[in-house]
Amino acid sequence: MRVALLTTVVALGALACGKKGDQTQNQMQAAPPAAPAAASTGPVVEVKMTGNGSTKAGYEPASLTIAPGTTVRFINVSGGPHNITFWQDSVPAGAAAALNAGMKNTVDNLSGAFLTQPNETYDVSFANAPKGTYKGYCTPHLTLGMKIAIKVE
Ligand SMILES: [Cu+2]
Repeated sequence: MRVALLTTVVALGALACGKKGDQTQNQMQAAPPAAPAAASTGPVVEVKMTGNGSTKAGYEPASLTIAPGTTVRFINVSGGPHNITFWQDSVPAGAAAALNAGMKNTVDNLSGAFLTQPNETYDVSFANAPKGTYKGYCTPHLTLGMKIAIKVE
C-alpha cells in the first residue's frame, strides 16, 4: 500500500512537472510577439515634403485626418532641408508630452530633426496623443507658408 501510494505521488509529480514545463514553454513562445506588439504604433500615414529650394515649399497633403495611434511619416521629397515643428499652443490640452514622446531626435520642444537626404523620413507617433487638431510648420520654410494641420479623431 505504501509503495502504491509512493508511485501515485511520483506519477502526479511527473505530471505536474510536465504541465509546468509546457506553461513555461508557452510563455517563452508568447513573449517575442508580445514585445513588438507593445512597441507597435498603429497605422502609418505618409506626408511628402516638397519644394523647389527657393520660392515654393509645402506638405502634401497639407491637412489630413488620422486615427488615434497613427504614425505620420514625413518624407523629404524635394527642396529640403525640411522638418516638422508643432506650435505648442496649437496642440490639444495635455498633448505636448505624448507628442514629444512620439518624436525622436528633436532639435527643440515639439520640433523634429531636419531632413537633408533625398527620401529621408521622420516619424511622428501619435500614440497616446489626445484627439484634436495639431498645427505645425517646417522651420526653414515657415515664411514660404509650409504648414500642416493634422486632425486626430
Ligand atoms: Cu521645408
